[in-house]
Amino acid sequence: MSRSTNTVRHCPEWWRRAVVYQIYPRSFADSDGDGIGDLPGIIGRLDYLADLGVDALWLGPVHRSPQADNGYDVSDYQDVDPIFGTLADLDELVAQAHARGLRIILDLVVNHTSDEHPWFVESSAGTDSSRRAWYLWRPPRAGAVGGTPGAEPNNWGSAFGGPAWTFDPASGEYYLHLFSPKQPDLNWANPEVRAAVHAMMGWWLDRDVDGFRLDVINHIAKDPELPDGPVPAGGRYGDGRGSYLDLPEVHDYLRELRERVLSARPGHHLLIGETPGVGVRDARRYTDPTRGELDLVIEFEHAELDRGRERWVHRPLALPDLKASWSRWQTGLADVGWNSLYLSNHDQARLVSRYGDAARHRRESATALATVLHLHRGTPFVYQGEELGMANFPFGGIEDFRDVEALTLFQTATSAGVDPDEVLAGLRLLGRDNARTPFQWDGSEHGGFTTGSPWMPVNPDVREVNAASQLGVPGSVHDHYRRLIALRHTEPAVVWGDVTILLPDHPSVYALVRRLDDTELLMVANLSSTATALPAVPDQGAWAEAEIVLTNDLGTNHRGPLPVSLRPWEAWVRRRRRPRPSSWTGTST
Ligand code: TEU
Repeated sequence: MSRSTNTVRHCPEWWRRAVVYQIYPRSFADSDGDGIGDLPGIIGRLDYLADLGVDALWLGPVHRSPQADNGYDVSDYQDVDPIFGTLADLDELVAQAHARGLRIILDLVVNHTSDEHPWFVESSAGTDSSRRAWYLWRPPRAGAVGGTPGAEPNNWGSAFGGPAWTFDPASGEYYLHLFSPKQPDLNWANPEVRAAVHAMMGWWLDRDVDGFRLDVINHIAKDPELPDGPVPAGGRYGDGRGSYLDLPEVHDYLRELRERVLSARPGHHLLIGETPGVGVRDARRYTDPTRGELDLVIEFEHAELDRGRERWVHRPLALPDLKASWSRWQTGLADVGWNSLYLSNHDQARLVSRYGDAARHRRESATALATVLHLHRGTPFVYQGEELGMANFPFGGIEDFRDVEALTLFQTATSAGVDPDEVLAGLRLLGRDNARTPFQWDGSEHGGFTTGSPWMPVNPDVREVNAASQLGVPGSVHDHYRRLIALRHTEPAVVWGDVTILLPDHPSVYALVRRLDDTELLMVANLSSTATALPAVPDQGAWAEAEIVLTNDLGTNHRGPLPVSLRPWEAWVRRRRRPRPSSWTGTST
């Protein structure tokens, strides 16, 4: 095993100043021509990532897995899936990343395992298996015959569609899976399960990884009664969230985990919690440093604003809703706790297609949206390809989709009578596969991703949208991300400053002020494809002489009075020093 001296890890709270880059290993870089991205491929691109200026890499799951949900179904936590390489490759990646000052955060999926994990195979052996209580097995509903419609132990639906229970005819019982039947939920109430997870995590930390992104970690505790949930109007299944979301035991399990796994080791390893459905109150608890649970959360509120209750239903984002949501989170975690900042990841469509204008203003909208996001308080996440303005894929029929969520949703919705075209329209815009097409390194046929045949087709826009054509090009999306990341590293007000979101009701202008000591930043962006008047902002006149520290406007330089009108997707950040209050003694730093 290779070792490296990762002294930066000892710097307290490094993640609060950091920008995290998310790699989806299948789709990043393929080194061996099998059409699937792999670890040596990532190693070959580390210089690109270091040059972008990010601090840490979140690596999507590379553990051994049948790949029913692209690795979010683990069959061996202590090995690397052969499609991605070997454990030695991972050690090499960690060492090479550390040599460039990049930390490695592993994705860890421990709410559930694969149904092919030896733990589940053993658990399924019979009701008297020594591992039976490692998962959530229940008999059929009283009086019902197992395996018949409606005999499930409760009425919950799974996240991907269909029931949350699968029947095992051999034992006559059902097992719970909040996701696909290939992803049975572990029983965290069982101390043996927790001890096994702790041991496995310690094993990884001893291989020098810098932390974990814990998948759906706020789902791990379940009310043992597993009662029926309320059925939403027009819905088919009950909503079980009241029995598995943010239960008090999750906090206990996380404290125990930090105590047993992380506290025993030197340095600060990062725990990022993916927490779908979490509210501000629980997020504060999870990330209050004095409680010793998570360091930051990935919350979902803003990512749900343009969706209907059914996952394929799109409704256009109303900008005031986004401001209200982010405002609530910024205020709610201002004194205690920490949030992540993201607009895209492997579960979300491409931001430039979803919120921007990929057809007419790709560069401008990608950079404007990034500017807005990165000027908030929290740790920004950049999802691979976002820094190039990569867009959604032009999907045709359902046969073009690969994702278990898309396929299950399509199947369950259409068999319940929903018009297939309606489901397809939603999946084309919001489906997760959009984020999973190969990274566009250059303008060649397969985008420089592979010399073979890629597991998903490369977006046909690859000739115009690729890294080679943007690197070092002033004003490119890539260049703008580099400058945004650098701004966070050089301007403490971006990291620590308090946040005031202005113009809460304006439908297209996003504006905010950051303040730290005597530094004040004003960020203004027109998030629309039409020229828009800029309403007055507080201290309007004082901003006239402010320095422009970042702009996506290649044409005119607006130094001087604030512009009266903003061009489509125009975005900039100005900085000024506030006059010292008369009581200032000169001791502040
Ligand atoms: O995602 C959790 C989650 O909430 C997603 O199901 C999300 O709601 C959905 O994808 C939005 O369309 C995590 C992983 O990030 C995801 O890739 C996995 O499929 C899921 O957990 C199960 O492990």
